[in-house]
Amino acid sequence: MVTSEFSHYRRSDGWLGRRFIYLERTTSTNEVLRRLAEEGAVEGMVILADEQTTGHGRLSRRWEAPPGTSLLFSLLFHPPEPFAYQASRTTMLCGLALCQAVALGAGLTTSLKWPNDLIIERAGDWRKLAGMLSEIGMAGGQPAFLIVGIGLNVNIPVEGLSQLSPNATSLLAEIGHDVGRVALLDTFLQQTEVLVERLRAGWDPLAQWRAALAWRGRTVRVQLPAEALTGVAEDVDAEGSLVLRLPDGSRRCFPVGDVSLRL
Ligand code: BT5
Repeated sequence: MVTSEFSHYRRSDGWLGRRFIYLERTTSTNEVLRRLAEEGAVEGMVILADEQTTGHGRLSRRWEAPPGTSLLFSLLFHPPEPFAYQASRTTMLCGLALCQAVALGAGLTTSLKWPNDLIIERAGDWRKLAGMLSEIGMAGGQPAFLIVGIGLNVNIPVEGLSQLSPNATSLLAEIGHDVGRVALLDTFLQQTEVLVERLRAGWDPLAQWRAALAWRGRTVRVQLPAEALTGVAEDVDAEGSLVLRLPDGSRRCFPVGDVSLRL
């Protein structure tokens, strides 16, 4: 059996990741955590895998990663009321914490591509470093829990990137050396926990999340299930929806999850 640096991982303090399950290989950490959440798993449980056989993206897309190279994990939250607000803000702050962890762990500046990608911007170009998949679980007809799944490309060599996606990048590809995955995860969990506690004490991460978003004010293409629209990504509203200004001057709002965005 392969020993992973995560086999004996434990958070020394804090609640996020105190219950931690490492899986060498699984279908999808989001799927496994959903099943455990339905059986009553505690808030703060984290499941991490070195390999996923059916990792999901949004809109039925796939998330691929060579085994042992990445951070592939999911977090369980039980957002308090108002659930929709708390859940969307929790997803936002996971994005902010991911930016912070990458800055602290690899010295890289990243931005968030609406709604939930972590990218590196270069002149007129961009590369995707991580993706987040946020899913709500129901119980008795009511929203009951939130799962935030994260795939962060850490030590994927340059030559392995193009088979994942034409614009994929990794920390290794960006900085030229491996980055310790345990320390990176630990930093992310610490940052997230601090931000969740601030959220629950009344802080709204929206302004900080807006400031971290790439492409505001730029012309983008919004891919809907049946059509594509081009317009200016003017802003995000209080729900986190993208506000697009169309060439005729009208505005359309796109809730998180419905569309895919391209420069
Ligand atoms: C996402 O979806 O970016 C969300 C990805 C979430 C993955 C994590 S891994 C742990 C947890 N368990 C899961 O099953 N999922 C979560 P989306 O925005 O739909 O992007 C998917 C697209 O990104 C694909 O269609 C590819 O084009 C591209 N892609 C796939 N793997 C990639 C990678 N490793 N790096 C960069 N791009 C990738």
